[in-house]
Amino acid sequence: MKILLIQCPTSHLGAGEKVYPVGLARLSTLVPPKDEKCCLDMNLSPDPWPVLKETVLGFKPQVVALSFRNIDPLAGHQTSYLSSLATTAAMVRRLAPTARILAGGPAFSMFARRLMAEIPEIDAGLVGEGERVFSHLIAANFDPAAIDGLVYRADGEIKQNPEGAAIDLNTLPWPDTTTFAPGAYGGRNAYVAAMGIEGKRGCDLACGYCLYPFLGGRRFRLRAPERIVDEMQRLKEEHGIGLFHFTDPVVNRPKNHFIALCDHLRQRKLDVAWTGFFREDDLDDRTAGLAREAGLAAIYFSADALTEHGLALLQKRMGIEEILAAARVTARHKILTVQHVLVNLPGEDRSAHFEEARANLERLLTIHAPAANLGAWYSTRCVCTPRRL
Ligand code: B12
Ligand code: SF4
Repeated sequence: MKILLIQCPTSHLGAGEKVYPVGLARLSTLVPPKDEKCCLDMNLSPDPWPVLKETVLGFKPQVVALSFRNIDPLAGHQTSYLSSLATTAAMVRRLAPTARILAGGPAFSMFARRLMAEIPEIDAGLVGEGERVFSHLIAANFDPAAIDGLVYRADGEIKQNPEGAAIDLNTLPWPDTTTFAPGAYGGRNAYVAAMGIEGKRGCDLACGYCLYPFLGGRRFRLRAPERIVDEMQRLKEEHGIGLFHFTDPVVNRPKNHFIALCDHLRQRKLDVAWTGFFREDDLDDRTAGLAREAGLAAIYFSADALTEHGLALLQKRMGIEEILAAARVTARHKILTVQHVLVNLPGEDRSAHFEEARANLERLLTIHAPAANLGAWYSTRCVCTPRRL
């Protein structure tokens, strides 16, 4: 079989922020050696359409695996990426009329049926992680009805199989760095590290607006710290990667796993730096100190509300005091900190809410000021009323 793996546009074409396609790179490793494969990340080219055309016409794929990572645009932009995902599928269909077109990735998982309806060129798509079923998806004897989590077309309808068991994270394949070369992503990003590293999947909390438990599972699946560090070491030694972003929903939870990870990183002396999203109420002086020694370069917080009303509404299971306490910890340890909040949450319509949010923002700025460690503050205006709120 001839398999073409394509990372579809995840940012504005030509945008600086590049993210290594770690999910698709793991799936690429699972293509059997007897098959022929070719990979394309459309984000690496300011104008990927001629490149896509040349690749499809030159390679003549029998199966095309499209990864749909995000539909929402980069921060500060308003345009959905749906049209570039749909255009990619339409071009592939036109240039390789008999190829099996598959889709997957976080954005596909979230909007699977809608995307199947909007993009008729997709034959089948996967909801959830791909490692367990990918070899069946690309096999010559493809049987959609037998593949867990698959959404496919049959009898003029869109059908969906129930999701199967989650995989053991200690069996994750290495990313295929031969076809998706990490070197192509280096040194351009202003906001985060281009290289992702997985420490876990899933989250045991259930904040009211968050889809991470749906995407990765409602409990943590932990990867052994030595395996995480092995992957970082390999990427450092073979590709010179010195900065990683943990793709975990929450890096510092559960605490014992996080401490073990920091210990492994310290012992291995890799000389790498890393970042990730942290939970405020799981951070204390001990873990902050260990993390600093283990290479922590920046903490991203995503409390997502600055009022007690907002935190309760989002079901964050923490209050303003925990947010302020975590800020004091990062200030004491001089850790570069990035804060994300939503403003204009449903019900935050009284002047008392605005006053409370403003006062809490002042308190945070005052905490960070002496250490000058508040790197950025992202506030997003909430314009929807999520169903569960
Ligand atoms: C880590 C992360 C980031 C990091 C990435 C850092 C890095 N260097 O990797 C940062 C913070 C930079 C980031 C930024 C953004 N992100 Co983000 N991010 C994530 C997160 C938490 C994990 C993604 C990940 O790497 N997972 C690990 C890999 C191994 O898994 P995977 O990619 O899902 O791949 C698996 C499956 O999806 C499947 N699969 C993938 N492709 C394919 C293809 C086929 C054919 C098949 C069958 C299967 C398959 O198999 C893979 C292996 O199991 C997800 C949420 C989530 N839990 O998925 C959000 C998420 C993907 N991000 C999202 C968004 C919106 C963004 C931004 C646009 C935010 C912004 N406004 O700037 C930017 C875009 C950045 C860019 N240029 O691409 C959304 C996308 C959904 C949407 N609504 O559009 C998500 C889902 C979060 C959310 N809001 O719900 N992100
Ligand atoms: S702790 Fe973070 S990742 Fe987990 S459910 Fe809440 S917002 Fe989502």
